Amino acid sequence: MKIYYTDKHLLHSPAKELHRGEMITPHEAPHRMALLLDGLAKHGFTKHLSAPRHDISCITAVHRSDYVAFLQSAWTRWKAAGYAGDVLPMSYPYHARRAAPPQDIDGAAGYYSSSADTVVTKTTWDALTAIADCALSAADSALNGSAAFALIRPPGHHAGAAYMSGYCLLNNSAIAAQAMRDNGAKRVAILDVDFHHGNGTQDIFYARDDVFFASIHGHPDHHFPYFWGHTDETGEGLGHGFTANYPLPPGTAYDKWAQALHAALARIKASRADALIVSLGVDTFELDPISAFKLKTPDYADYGAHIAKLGLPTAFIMEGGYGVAEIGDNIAGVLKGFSGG
Ligand code: 7XA
Ligand code: ZN
Repeated sequence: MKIYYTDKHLLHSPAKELHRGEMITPHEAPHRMALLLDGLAKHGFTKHLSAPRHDISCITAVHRSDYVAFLQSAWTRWKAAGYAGDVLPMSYPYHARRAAPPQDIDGAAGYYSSSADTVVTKTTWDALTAIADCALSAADSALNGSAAFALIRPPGHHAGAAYMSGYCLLNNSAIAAQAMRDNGAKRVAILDVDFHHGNGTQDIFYARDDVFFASIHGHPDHHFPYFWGHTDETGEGLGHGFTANYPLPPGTAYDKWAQALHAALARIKASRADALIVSLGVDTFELDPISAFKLKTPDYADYGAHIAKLGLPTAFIMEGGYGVAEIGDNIAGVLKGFSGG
């Protein structure tokens, strides 16, 4: 298992998170990576590869260029407007109104966002390109015959073509899946096992029949991102039948979660995908501070082994999983289970 990593994730370090009416120390911050690195090292995962710079076209293949320009310029515009702190959106276009990006940076930030938990800092863009490179290198490696893991933060699966959300700004899994398509895979499957529904990934590929998307997640009646992830969301147009959602209730433990996994794996097999992206969030863990499933550490190796049975070139892309000591054990479990022990 190759592991791609960059310490440039440190360049995205939000000062605060707006969470349930309070400004708190962010859940999604560099300390997550410190926990991950320590935990993975305990399991012998100490070798990290650095990723070469990939062309910006790999990013604009799934993200709108006006959104990319917003991410690149938002912090400078925010400061030019005289605002304090990081770029934190506050005003959202109501869905029944005509939406267009206003000139004012405060309005633009809302236009390019769908939740107020995601900020742009002075150096966020540099972090985002470096971690997208890790995801792209993991995809390259998988297609070249070596399964790989992109050990990155912030996560990506809530970011759509033109919006940031849920700590996510660029959708690393979507960027990697598109790169697999562009580099020879005829059909790609994305399996999203993070606790939260991968709404951004779903949106990006919703009308396409060359990328199958399956997500197992906390039910949107109870959990972020709330407005996506029901079973009746199955794709549209050409993409009809190429999205599969498995929402599960709070408190779900591994027996029921694994049933959904088997259903998702059967659909992926039937999709005849040539390659697989796993959006790997371990916030399904019983002690995760912001989630509500009850998976235990041994469950991760078990499901890694089931994913391996697909026999597909596979790239794992890190998504969620927060401040618990076991985060590294759980990721290591998936990678070891996938690799046969
Ligand atoms: O997979 N996504 C996450 O782990 C982030 C969820 C963000 C929830 C924040 C709600 N304000
Ligand atoms: Zn998550």
